[in-house]
Amino acid sequence: RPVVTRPEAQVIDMSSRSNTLADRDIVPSEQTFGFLGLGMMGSTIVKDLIYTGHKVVVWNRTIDKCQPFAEAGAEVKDTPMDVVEAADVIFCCVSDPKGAKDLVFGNCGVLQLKDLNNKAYVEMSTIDPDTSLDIGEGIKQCNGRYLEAQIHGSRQEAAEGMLIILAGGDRSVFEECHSCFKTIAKNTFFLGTDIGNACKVNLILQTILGVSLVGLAEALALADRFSISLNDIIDIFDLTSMKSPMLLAKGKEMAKGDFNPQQPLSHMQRDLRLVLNMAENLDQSMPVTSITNEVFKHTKRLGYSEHDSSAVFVRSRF
Ligand code: NA7
Repeated sequence: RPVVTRPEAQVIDMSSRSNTLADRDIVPSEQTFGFLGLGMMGSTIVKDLIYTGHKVVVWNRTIDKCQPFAEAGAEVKDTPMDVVEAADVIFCCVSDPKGAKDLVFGNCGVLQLKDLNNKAYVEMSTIDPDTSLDIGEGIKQCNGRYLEAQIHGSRQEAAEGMLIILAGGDRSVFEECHSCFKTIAKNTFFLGTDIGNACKVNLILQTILGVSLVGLAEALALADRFSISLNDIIDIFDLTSMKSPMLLAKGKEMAKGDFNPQQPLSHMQRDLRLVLNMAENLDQSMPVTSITNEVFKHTKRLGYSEHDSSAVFVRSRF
């Protein structure tokens, strides 16, 4: 069993700006935007929203993470409910479906307000369609409007304002978020008014990613057993029609053993679990995804949850 060190905690540099923002001609909406969840994704997004002139109110479970945002001009609140009271549009960006539901239905959660008075709630946490339907239903029953806006991309892509937004639900909320989405994403898709579609599309994309990563890791591990240089393999791969920016980047990380979390392994495994649950409900057979999930689960057990998903290479080398 390898000795595993935790990746260094990443700190948001409030002074650095995404290079792409200057070209985007962003006119910030005059609405007040609430933000629940200042993890790596949430804090990167909020930083850019503040930079592009949006009025932002924030909350995070670990309150210390709010401090740099208070200094940068955001208002900090004590509970999710307080954020909802102060904002017109509220974004949520936390780890998983359970966290997303806790913030809506839990103690001091969004629905404690009872009447949302037509405010908009935007779910950015990666969740499954059923969770999105539950949250959407709860918000609508309290006179709110709901949009699922799943974010596809790594933490690096978030820092560069190059995410892809997959949205579904209330079209008016989608329009109201225009200047925010333009700030953080290179493309934004509205996938219809049916809640759940955007979650499905996001998880389908994650399936492609997860399965590809395990294939890449196994192939590189085999090269390693033959003592063939991994950098040579990657250079040759770069010249083939199979190459993709993502696989090249992940291959280089595997060759270097640098698993700085751009997309944490625990998030990848969470997504595969959500995919398999969806497939189970449809009796859809997904044998390769099932094995991929097992590989990620095992890598988690080896201590690589908080590393990048490319750390799946470590397990393939056994
Ligand atoms: P991180 O950096 O792991 O941050 C996770 C965030 O979620 C962080 O703010 C956590 O608060 C928060 N969290 C997790 N569980 C809960 C519960 N139960 N209640 C309240 N807050 C919670 O993840 P990322 O920022 O990279 O990703 C966030 C989402 O974006 C994720 O779904 C990705 O797939 C897309 P903490 O700071 O630990 O108190």
